[in-house]
Amino acid sequence: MATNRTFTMIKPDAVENGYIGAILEKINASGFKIVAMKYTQMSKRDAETFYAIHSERPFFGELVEFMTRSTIVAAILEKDNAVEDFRTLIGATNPVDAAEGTIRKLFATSLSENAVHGSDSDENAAIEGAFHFAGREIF
Ligand code: IDP
Ligand code: MG
Repeated sequence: MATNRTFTMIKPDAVENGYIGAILEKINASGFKIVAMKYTQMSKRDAETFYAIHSERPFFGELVEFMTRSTIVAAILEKDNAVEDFRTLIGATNPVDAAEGTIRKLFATSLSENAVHGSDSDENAAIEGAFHFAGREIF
């Protein structure tokens, strides 16, 4: 079932580089409504669970290390066609390949430290949102 929500994180590199405000501005300007948001830090266990689908990939250890090294902003966003439109807004995984004007093109550091997360399906958006937020934190 298609939903109109997606899940995002502003990753440690973007927080460290001072891009929280600029990224939220892009998100707002692109028509997404914030229905849940928190400033937090993932534990190693959190990151291993969140990224379990990548556990066999060679970069898994690096990914967990990166995502836990400092704080993130986690949010649930609402818009028609949210998952697909947000993936378009953030651009390709590797900022070198990301289209001009996308969040990753503008703010990412590298393939591994690529500024933002965006859910890849409605099903994963629901799972990832529920991982970070209790029902009473979602509006
Ligand atoms: P996505 O974030 O664009 O959906 P995924 O393939 O789901 O990309 O990978 C999850 C995250 O893992 C990426 O956003 C990036 O931070 C990291 N990552 C992906 N591929 C590599 C790699 O080849 N080397 C290091 N890190 C990677
Ligand atoms: Mg992904």
